[in-house]
Amino acid sequence: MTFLYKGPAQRGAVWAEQFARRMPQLPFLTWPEIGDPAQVRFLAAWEPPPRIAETLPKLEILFSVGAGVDQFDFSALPPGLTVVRMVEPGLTACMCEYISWAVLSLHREMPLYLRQQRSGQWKEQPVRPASTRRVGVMGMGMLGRAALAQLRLLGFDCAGWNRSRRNEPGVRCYSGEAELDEFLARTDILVCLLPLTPETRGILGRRVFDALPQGACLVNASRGGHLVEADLLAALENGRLSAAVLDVCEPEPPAQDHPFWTHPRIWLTPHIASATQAETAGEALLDNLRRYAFGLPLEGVVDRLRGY
Ligand code: NDP
Ligand code: OXD
Repeated sequence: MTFLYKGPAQRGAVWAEQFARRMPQLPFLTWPEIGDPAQVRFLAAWEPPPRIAETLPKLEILFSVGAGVDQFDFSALPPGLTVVRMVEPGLTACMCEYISWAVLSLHREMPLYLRQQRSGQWKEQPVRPASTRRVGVMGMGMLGRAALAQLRLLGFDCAGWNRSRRNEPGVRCYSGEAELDEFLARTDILVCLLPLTPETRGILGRRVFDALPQGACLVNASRGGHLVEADLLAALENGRLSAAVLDVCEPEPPAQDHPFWTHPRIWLTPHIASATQAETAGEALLDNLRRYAFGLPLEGVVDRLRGY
């Protein structure tokens, strides 16, 4: 029985060392070295090898090396294969940092002050405490809940919107399409941390923007496919939205002449809101493998029908 890793060499080297130390009975191989294909039971990858069923006929678990699994073509994976997304504290902590930075920047009007600086203007806006700013997080999963906890510590008036009903301390919780408008109407800074699925593709579009208060802000740290770009540009143009912080695009990077590069009300970062941290992620993988060995439920199992 072997564990196969397909991904950047640096992370592979850290994991190989952790596996050798903590689980020496499970040989760790790095693609394209696969040894006996019939021995490969576990694969960790962002992009699995082509024709996976033929290449790795005894594969039991596919671990995504990221929190998202939208990069997988589920129809090309064997039906019985368990898919597990990355749940690890290093990735969660970095996402909390990014969301806190973006929300604080928008709350303290940094896009406006940067524009003012560039045009030589010294003009103060009213300074308001975080408690008067209503932040709303779409997607109350592993990352959404952690971001909300951090935003609460910063003093923001927090709400979350989710598919199923959640109950988070100090957070107004909304669920489903029926409560979306109420959630949006009380949201000054909207943060998207939804997974990309057929249901959520294009959700950040005119329908959502029109339900926000005039001048609201957007942070998209999930996937570019959530955003309808033309609707964002129109909402920034007509003042419905006043600024957007975007960490993700579709495709990445956007074309060189894409309006996002130079838009005065858009801050663009190159998909760095978070990243799997090799050491903590290696521990999380090993924990999951131990759970599997003991017949316990795994952390982060994906519902392939829902797509996340
Ligand atoms: P989880 O699977 O833990 O959480 C997803 C949450 O979204 C769940 O609470 C789920 O609800 C909710 N949800 C799913 N579909 C809908 C819907 N149609 N309507 C309302 N709510 C919905 O994911 P994570 O929190 O771990 O990650 C979220 C995403 O963040 C990833 O999929 C990835 O795209 C993105 N990401 C981006 C990174 C970056 O650097 N930019 C880094 C890491 C992740 P329910 O509780 O009912 O299941
Ligand atoms: C992820 C990502 O899904 O890096 O982990 O976007």
